[in-house]
Amino acid sequence: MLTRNFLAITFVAICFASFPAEAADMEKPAGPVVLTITGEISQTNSSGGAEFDIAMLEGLPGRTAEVDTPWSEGRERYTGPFLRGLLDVVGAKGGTLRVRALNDYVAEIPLEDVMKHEVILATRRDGSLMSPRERGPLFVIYPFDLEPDLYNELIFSRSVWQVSSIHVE
Ligand SMILES: Nc1nc2c(c(=O)[nH]1)N[C@H]1C(S)=C(S)[C@@H](COP(=O)(O)O)O[C@H]1N2
Ligand SMILES: [Mo]
Repeated sequence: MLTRNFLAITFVAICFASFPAEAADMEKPAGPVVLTITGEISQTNSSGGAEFDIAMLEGLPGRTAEVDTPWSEGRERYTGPFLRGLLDVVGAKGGTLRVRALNDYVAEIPLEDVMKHEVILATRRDGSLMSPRERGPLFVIYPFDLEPDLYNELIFSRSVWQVSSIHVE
């Protein structure tokens, strides 16, 4: 009995010792970093902010949107994590997302949009990863399939492709 308690206490002590308070729970990317989140966030995994590889993004809850977009001919399936869940992981506190693309295009997405709608950060189109020339690696996709009213110019301007970073403010 004494031995069991001792073991239990030792186990708990080791757990606390190996996870210093500020390290939190954020895992680190093993593959190439495709997304960096900075700004008003409480969780980071590097000095530059919260970095993600594709596997980390694809491990989060998400959906597949079967949509027509202004960027395609015919219906395509976009799959990726909910932007809302991604913001949860990093403990985002702001009201606006400044979403930046590889070509330095920046769109401001109100946090309200991603709370209200099933917006995803797509990692795949029709099941395949997307290269930069295919508007990848990440593409903000609003749920045009669930809410046809979103199919308008304002939302198109927030539909950033080649996403590389998000600044929360
Ligand atoms: N990476 C990136 N995403 C972007 C843009 C851009 O220039 N770069 N333009 C936005 C705007 S303002 C609109 S209206 C649509 C336009 O898409 P199109 O240029 O293919 O018509 O994409 C949005 N997403
Ligand atoms: Mo636009």
